[in-house]
Amino acid sequence: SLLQSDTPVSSTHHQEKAMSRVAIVGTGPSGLSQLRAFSEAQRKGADIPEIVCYEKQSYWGGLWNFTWRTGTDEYGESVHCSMYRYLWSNGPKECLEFADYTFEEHFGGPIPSFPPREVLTDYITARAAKSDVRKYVQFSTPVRSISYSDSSQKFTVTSENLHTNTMSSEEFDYVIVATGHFSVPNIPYFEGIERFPGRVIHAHDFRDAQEFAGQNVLVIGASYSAEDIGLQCHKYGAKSVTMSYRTAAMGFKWPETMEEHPLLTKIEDSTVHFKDGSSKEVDAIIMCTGYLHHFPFINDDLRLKTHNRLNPPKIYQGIFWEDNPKMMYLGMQDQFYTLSMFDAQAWYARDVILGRITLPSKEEMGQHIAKWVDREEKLENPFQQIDFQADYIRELCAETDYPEFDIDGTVDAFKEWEHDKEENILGYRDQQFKSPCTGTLSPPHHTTWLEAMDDSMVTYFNVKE
Ligand code: FAD
Ligand code: NA7
Repeated sequence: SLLQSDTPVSSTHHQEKAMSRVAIVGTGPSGLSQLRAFSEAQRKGADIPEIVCYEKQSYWGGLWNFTWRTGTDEYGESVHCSMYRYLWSNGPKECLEFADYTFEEHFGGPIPSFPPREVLTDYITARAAKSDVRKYVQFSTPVRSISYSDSSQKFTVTSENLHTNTMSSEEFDYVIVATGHFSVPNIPYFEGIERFPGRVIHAHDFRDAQEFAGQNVLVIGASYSAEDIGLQCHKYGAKSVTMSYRTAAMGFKWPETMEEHPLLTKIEDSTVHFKDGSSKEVDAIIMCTGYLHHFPFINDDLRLKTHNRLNPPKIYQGIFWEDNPKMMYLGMQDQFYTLSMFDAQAWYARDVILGRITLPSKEEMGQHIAKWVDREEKLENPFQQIDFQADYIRELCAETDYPEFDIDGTVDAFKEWEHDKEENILGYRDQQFKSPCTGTLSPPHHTTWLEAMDDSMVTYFNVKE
């Protein structure tokens, strides 16, 4: 047997598992975590199942794989990317660090805490490239349908090869959906918007803040996208940025040309009216109104239906579809934690497939889900939400061989980050944090975020502007 003695499966079990087939859908950070988890098990001597990984884009990286395109791509597929030029990490990189591949290992030394997109993309994709997992991936191959047959006990996954324009179907024992949930925009209607004379876009299609230089911009929404796109527009020369919230204002100490109003009630020509009775003439509207969990390719009986929340319903341990736990989801949570959470999930999912972790009865899974849903519903503030997601990750990591990292330290860092944002929303990215893996304090960046207009990796590492 190729199995090491630390792999507690019987030899009959082993033969059965060795023949099983796993489909992974998506090669964003979550799908790459899953590929890494399997390759690490194999590196340590385990037999792993046969893997087929489907990716709709022509390369991996998911949202981090930047494109100038909006709308549809060269094949008529909807563009996945929601990122934009000049995007810098919006949380300390220490809170997302891979415990088995540190920033110091990748970059040959410590780097500042809030890197730009290109630098993070380099880090995310390099680990995959070093894991010898490219061989499993079929690029330019969107999955068109996923169904399960009770009689054969197998999934059928149908995909399309965009190069050859051909469809094919294969059978699997397990399916892991890692297709992300920040790509299909949620676009509400506001009275009079159809007669607004300027640009109306959703954050998903926002690519370059310079487009809005000199303009009065309306941003609708009050979460991460509204905050960051509002700041981007300010940084690259918008005349004013008016932000409109539905539930609660973000309440940061905005610069003079930025302000928050409650939700708009109607738009008359280029004038926007707000609930507080005020109004503002604007040149452009950017809807930062969030995204839909949209999985039209998954059969109804297997499909996760949720809004953006920390604890989506009906998935045990945030992964296993309650009605059929051989169907798994990664990364479907609202995210404080990202890369390390995806790793925690991927290692756990892998160990269930390898037979190292046994899932409890359907009834026990249901009770466990209910307990976490109940706890989530009682959360009152971001600190409690951070603790909640950290506890979730702790529970997953306790069951696998994912390398230990200082989860308490990341909780402290997140809370400090929240505090830094309250203090100075234009300067929070200039702070330094300690790695939860190596303990090293990050160096300061050579240029403050507000002054760093060029986000390229070359400038980031070499030149003071
Ligand atoms: P994705 O990155 O969305 O990857 C999903 C993959 O699945 C894609 O490659 C897609 O092409 C593929 N796919 C989709 N449908 C199909 C199909 N039918 N068939 C085959 N393949 C398919 N996180 C951070 O940690 N730091 C940040 O600074 C940060 N900034 C962000 C900024 C923006 C604007 C957004 C939208 C998100 C940001 N995030 C950030 C959070 C982000 O969700 C995660 O970093 C991460 O990209 C999620 O990984 P994922 O693999 O779950 O999903
Ligand atoms: P989020 O975090 O899901 O936030 C969506 C925001 O959109 C939130 O403020 C919502 O208001 C608001 N929203 C949703 N529907 C409406 C309507 N109908 N009217 C007004 N406002 C609305 O998405 P983001 O894009 O900000 O962030 C996603 C990821 O991108 C995140 O992980 C970042 O790292 C980057 P609510 O507060 O619910 O009233």
